[in-house]
Amino acid sequence: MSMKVLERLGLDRHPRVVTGAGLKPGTPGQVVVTNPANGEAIAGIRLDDAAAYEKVIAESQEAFKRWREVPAPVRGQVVRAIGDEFRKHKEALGALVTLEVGKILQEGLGEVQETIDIADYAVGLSRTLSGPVLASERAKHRLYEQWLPLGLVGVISAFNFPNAVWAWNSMLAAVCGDVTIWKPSLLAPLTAIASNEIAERVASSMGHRGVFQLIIGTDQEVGERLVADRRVPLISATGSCRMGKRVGEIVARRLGRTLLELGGNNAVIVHKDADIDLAAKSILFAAVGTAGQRCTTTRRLIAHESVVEELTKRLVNAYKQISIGDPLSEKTLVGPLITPAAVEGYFTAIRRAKEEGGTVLIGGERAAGMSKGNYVMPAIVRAPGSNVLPIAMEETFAPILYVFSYRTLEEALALHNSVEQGLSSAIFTDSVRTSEAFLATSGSGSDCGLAYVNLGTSGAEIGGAFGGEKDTGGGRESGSDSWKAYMRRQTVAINYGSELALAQGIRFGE
Ligand code: UN1
Repeated sequence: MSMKVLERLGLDRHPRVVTGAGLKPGTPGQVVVTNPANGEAIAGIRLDDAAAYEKVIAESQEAFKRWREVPAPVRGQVVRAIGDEFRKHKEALGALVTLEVGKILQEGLGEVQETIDIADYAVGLSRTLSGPVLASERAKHRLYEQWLPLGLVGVISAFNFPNAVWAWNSMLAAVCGDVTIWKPSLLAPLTAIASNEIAERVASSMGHRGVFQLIIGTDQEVGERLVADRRVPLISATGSCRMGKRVGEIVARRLGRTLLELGGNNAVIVHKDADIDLAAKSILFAAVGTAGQRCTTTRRLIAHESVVEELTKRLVNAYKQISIGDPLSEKTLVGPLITPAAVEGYFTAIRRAKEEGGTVLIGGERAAGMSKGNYVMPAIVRAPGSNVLPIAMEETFAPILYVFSYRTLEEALALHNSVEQGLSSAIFTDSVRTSEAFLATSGSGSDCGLAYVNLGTSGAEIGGAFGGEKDTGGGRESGSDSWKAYMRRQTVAINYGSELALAQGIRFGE
């Protein structure tokens, strides 16, 4: 099965991919990709070293010099062709995502669709990149802002969105005139090789070689080098808060720019007047989808005391029906976790939750009947009466939903905002007053970058800016004006008269 998926994308014949008899785990300079659904080795990938890194940088610099001269709408046409190529390969690439990281096929396909969508978005953007013309205080002067290509953009991506998050960055960066250097997670290098090759192949065939670069290596060998490299003005990193803090520190030391999209500890508030049916369905997808391995996964449910019992009962029932298993099978809703270490993380969190007084209502064990693969049963944990459950303050990348109850909306908001992360948030209510309190223009409601009403915390559309506050890192990717992160702003003043006119009315030597 796995060979077929690789064949469809030409990965079986790829020079840096080792399969079959040649695949020997433990070979130095190689990483082995393991299928999380059954623990079998899929392929070995040759890793890049420092010399390969230098080559990529040199090629990127050359490519940038050429690419920035291409008019943005023409760059958009290249991105349009790339999007079309992703359309052709959607099925194969979706299956590869599923094979490599274990998300169910529907979600693998959805992820590639997200790439297609952002490519479309970037095409439109390529004709609308613009800055304001401002009123000058001086006669015969023009004042405006223009946006210029930034240069080399380092993209560090996580395993859980091995295709789309790169696309959010690289498609925008491409129309902005930048060259992307992608350092994917070592848990998902196959998707990265296939995706990058699609982009690079299309761009090269249109005469633009080197705009999409890939570097696959360890943090020590290439990650640290990339982050510290002054030749790379922007580092866009997705991953844990711990990783992001380190990246942020190193890049700040060289006064470079970062775009950080880090952990979330997202909550859904369900108010007393909510549509419980809608809430239950939405929370189910947001809590167990992608086996709880999205940065936007719902990890905390904060329900009004009048609805908490009913809602939890419905969720527990729904959890009982979830089919867990082979992510390639159409029946499956929950696939495996990425690694055995992630399974350990799940068990550690469950143990701590119990020690801290939480009650496990469902889950807390391996998925029944699955002897191979990293399968766990999604869990719901009820917080103790005190509502204090320290483990729920942390992001555990696994399907565990902690349930809290509240009496007043103020209490709910305080609990909601009490975590260190600030990515995604949601409220279920049919009352305008309640939803507006959550979205208050004073900022006293949700403290997150994403705030939803009557929908779950995951599954953002690409058109909005995506990212979050506090330990989530503050970056914004994808839609809206996120493109500005990939360009440098230049304020221009032109004197088209023949008089020297100084700003602030200063007279000098007259
Ligand atoms: C992530 O988990 O890093 O909103 C990104 C969502 C997806 C993106 C998640 N569109 O859930």
